[in-house]
Amino acid sequence: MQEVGEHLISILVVGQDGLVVDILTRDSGKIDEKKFVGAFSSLAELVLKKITLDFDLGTFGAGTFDTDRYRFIFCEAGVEHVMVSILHPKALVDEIFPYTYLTADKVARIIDGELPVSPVIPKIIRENEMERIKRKMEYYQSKPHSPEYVYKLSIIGDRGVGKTSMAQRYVHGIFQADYKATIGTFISKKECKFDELKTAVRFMIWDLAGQNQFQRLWPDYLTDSRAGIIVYDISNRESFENVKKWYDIITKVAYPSLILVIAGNKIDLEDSRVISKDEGMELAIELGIYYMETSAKTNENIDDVFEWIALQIINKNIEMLKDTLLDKRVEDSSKYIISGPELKLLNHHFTKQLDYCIGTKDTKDIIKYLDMLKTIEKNKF
Ligand code: G3D
Ligand code: MG
Repeated sequence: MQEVGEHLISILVVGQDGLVVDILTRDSGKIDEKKFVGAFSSLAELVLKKITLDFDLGTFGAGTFDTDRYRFIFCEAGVEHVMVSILHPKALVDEIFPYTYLTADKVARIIDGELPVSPVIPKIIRENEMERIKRKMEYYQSKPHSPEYVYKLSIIGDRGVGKTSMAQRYVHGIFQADYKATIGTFISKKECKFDELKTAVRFMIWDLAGQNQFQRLWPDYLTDSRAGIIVYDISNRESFENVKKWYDIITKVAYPSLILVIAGNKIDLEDSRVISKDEGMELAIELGIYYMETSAKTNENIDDVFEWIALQIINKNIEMLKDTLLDKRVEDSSKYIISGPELKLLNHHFTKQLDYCIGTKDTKDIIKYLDMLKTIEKNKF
């Protein structure tokens, strides 16, 4: 209510049977709750009937309903309850929607007995802010040879597998035990540096909300991902079984040379493990992608996942460059003609190391560099 402001008049949690389980009003002094519930119930009876039906069919997610006095947002809160937000008739439903999703998700967790559930509402990126970020992202992605270039990396997987924890761990070096469902997407930027290679890969990390309510947004948010981490929880079989679904979703909309890794997270919960390492590996082989086991809690292998992706990106770029250069090989020696854009790409990747190499136009150094890259990868992964 603090976040949304005065346009949010009341919130009700209603059972599948239409009975009000709980009610919260902005200013209970002004509203007689009992009367209010009564008025609301008769008013929304029809809607609730429809919801109950949809519930039985398993198709209900969220919806809105307007009367001349109020606007309503209905949002599924677990399998047996609906959270109803009652708004001022002038309220902007689109802006309030994410808050109701988030709150409904927390209500569901409380009802499920998943305690403790933190009452903290994370910062929500509003739609217009999202648009701004998307435009910025498009701008960055449109300049592959510029030093501003960033790689879009999407973290996907079921709810609760630890996507946000992984991103937080990698970007800020922290693990927050407090539950925070991600609404829409969280985006953060981080540079993955390789001192030995004197280069860095800049990531724009998109942390996607895994709740089904956001399904319609997934393809949109994952568009043009250059890299992806599909996370599952080693103590949750369902999350593992959904890895394929996530694989299909991202490969449909991502960049053609997408770099993917599967992360089996929460290996600190060894006692509750239900997916063996072999099973994880098998799936990765089947999908033709890399596999790693992690713990955002103990920080095991978290940096490595991102580092591995960064190395693959560098590798791909250099291989591409090498192929172009080899095409242009001049007969007698290892001297090549490097064009303007290639020079820029080189400069982008090897800020110092290849200044020299570019100066001499000698690609022996590029090949040496590739070897270095492979050695790092071999030793580490
Ligand atoms: P999500 O973004 O994929 O939905 P979150 O997942 O990062 O929000 O994490 C969901 C819950 O799993 C959180 O617990 C979080 O603390 C916990 N978690 C994340 N990673 C690990 C891990 O590596 N090990 C363990 N043991 N727990 C982890 P709460 O209780 O806050 O819901
Ligand atoms: Mg999250």
